[in-house]
Amino acid sequence: MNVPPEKMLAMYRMMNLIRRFELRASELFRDGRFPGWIHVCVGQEASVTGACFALRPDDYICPTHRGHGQSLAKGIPPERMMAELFGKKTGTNLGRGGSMHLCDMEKGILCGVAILGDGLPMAAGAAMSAKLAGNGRVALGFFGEGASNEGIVHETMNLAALWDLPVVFFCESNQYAELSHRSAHLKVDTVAARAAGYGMPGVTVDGNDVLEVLQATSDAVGRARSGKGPTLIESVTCRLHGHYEGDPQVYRVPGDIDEWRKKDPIARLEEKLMKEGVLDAKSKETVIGEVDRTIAFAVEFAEKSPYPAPEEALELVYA
Ligand SMILES: Cc1ncc(C[n+]2csc(CCOP(=O)(O)OP(=O)(O)O)c2C)c(N)n1
Repeated sequence: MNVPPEKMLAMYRMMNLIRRFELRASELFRDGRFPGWIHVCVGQEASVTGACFALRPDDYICPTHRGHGQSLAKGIPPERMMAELFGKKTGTNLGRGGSMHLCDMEKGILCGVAILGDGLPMAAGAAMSAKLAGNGRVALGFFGEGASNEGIVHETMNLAALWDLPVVFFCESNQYAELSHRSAHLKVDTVAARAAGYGMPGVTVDGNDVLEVLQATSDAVGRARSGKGPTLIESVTCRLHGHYEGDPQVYRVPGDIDEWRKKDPIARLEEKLMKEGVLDAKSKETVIGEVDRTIAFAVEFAEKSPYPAPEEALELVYA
């Protein structure tokens, strides 16, 4: 795929932003600086970046419980997301949603859903609205290989294919579902193989190669936008942290982290950009410095922001 150097650099910056945001969020969480629970996506930066960089700003995504990287790649302001993790009023969900329910309608980020698979009917619904409105928008629903076994996933894929909805089903196959390796719950070798059962194309890509992910997602988005219906993409990657921060990970296949670190998505893109003269030591330092300042600002913004007032607790409650 012929990707202009500016776009490759923007993806490189985004992948570094995601990695460094997640590592900082992990530290802050372990220090007890914000409440709740977080699931980070360290190792999956190419998957989420390649997927979202294939979309238009007015397209939709439906994030999962592991949605920080998905949302950053779609343009959520880092400081508003950090404030949301802190439960502050300046957060994207006014401090009411937290890590697993990130939402930013201006950026087309429909609310993250922690109930496995339930983001996909939302994505299909958004796609249906786009189809009826004729506005050319596409919706991309993220899910994991664990969620792929949920009934709602099959129902949604069947109907979306039948109705040729402009939706992309994007599976981040990160090897583990909570404490189970994929071999413990999947008989098929690839989740993408299931696409044939619904009458849509299914592709498996190297989820640690951002350009391969970008190419596959661009193809799927192009199909969707031209009225040809959905595609199932399986992006094979690995989460390098636990299911949640603090997870002792006793279930891991021995040595797998070392093996996957050799395929680190950021290092791979960096090597390519250096080889092609798009990046050098100096410009790398500039990118990293800028990313670190963005994150430092996000943390400061979150810390200085107020909590919602107790008397606001029942505002925006509809049921
Ligand atoms: C319907 C439902 N069942 C079980 C859970 C508990 N649960 C939360 S995350 C998770 C594993 C998810 O694995 P996967 O879909 O592969 O996503 P990943 O965490 O790897 O990103 C489970 C079983 C849930 N949230 N929703």
